[in-house]
Amino acid sequence: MNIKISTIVAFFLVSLLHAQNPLVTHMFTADPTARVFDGKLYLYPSHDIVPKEGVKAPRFCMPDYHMFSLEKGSTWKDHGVILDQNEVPWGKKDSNGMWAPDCIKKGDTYYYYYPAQPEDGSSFRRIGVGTSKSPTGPFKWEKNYIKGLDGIDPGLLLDDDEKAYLYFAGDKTLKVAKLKDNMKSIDGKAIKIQGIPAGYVEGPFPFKYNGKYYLTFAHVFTDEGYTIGYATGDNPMGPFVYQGKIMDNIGNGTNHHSVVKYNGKWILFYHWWDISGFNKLRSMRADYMEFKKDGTIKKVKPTLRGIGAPTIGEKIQVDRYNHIKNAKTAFVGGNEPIGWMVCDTQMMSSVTFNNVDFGDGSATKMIARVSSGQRIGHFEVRIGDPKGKLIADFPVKYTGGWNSWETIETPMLEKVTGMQNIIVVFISEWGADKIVNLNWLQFQ
Ligand code: FUB
Repeated sequence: MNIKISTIVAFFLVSLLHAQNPLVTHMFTADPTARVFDGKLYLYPSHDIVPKEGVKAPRFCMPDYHMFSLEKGSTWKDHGVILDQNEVPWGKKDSNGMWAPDCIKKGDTYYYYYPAQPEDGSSFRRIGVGTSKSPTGPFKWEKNYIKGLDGIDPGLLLDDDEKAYLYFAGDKTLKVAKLKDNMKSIDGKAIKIQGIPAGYVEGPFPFKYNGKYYLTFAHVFTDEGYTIGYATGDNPMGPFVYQGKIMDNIGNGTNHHSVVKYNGKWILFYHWWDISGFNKLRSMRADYMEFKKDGTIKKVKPTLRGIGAPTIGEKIQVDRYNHIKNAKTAFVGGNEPIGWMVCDTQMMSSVTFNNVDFGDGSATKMIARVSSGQRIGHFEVRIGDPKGKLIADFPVKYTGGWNSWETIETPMLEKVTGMQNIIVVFISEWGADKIVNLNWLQFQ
């Protein structure tokens, strides 16, 4: 396996749930299905792990499901394991094949759909369902898989008339089945969706926009590899018409994803392997997505900055920037829990970080996590641009070396309210060509 397991294990000693992209760094998460229930954003991903000593994993090693909710502006809460492979009533034990799930709400019930390897050997994967009165579970798992569904990657659509459709991938074909009102069995047979181009692989995700049905999916081109493509149609059962790519190939190996509207903005959730360097140990990410006037979708470019809007008391991971000038980012070292930092800062280096939520302006101080191997300099936090309003000024001193980290604080110089873009500007004194390493900022 082309990974440094020791690095990965060290990384998991800490839980950095304030990260921007990737969204969660204390464990590997893939295939993120995002859902908004009663105004709150939830994520139902799958879970990649490093196979235990002696375990021969089938391609991916995926033993269970966690789920997450977005708390405050950028903190993802891990609700722990909601289904373990050995609790699947009809599943083959220890088969490590808990691939991409989905969850939807109908009435006051949440329905969680997941693929797993069946004990009876009737198929590569079957799709099961569980119900709960809460989006975070616990779910009551149905004793049997849903008859007539033979494949992976369930993606659910609840139409305006309350009819539900389950899309899935079987033999590199995109299929759909209408669900009965009980949501636990299919109404008629699953059919192949017409109009999906050759190269379709997996991961169908359905949603509706301006009365049209949209289907997004993993689409492979021989000269490019995996992309995220989409098609639109006037009927949930098809036919659909291919419209193009939402994301070019980003070398991610697979690109299971989902699309959701949250707080008035459309977001694409997808995965990559920022932390592990290995495409079977993935990490979920999110970036904003936009529609053009004609209903087509603008291509999404993956960013480090992602979507979170950190607020009072949350960490602002400045290394997940919108823009960086004359500085770099790297993994931290020394006495610091594993994470990323802004480093190699020089005179007038800067990092811009958009969408920080200062709320009602009650913050009185700013905190920074820094290391420095030189004795004098400072860095300023300003609003908007390098000449914008100065809101905090941090003196830099020797912390014991570039690998020796300290938390420092300084009073806020101005009252700041609402959503703001901030810029950190580094200033050298006595000509030092490296000023300070900065891990995160926080205001309180
Ligand atoms: O995560 C396992 C499988 O890889 C998913 O079910 C596919 O969509 C692909 O992401």
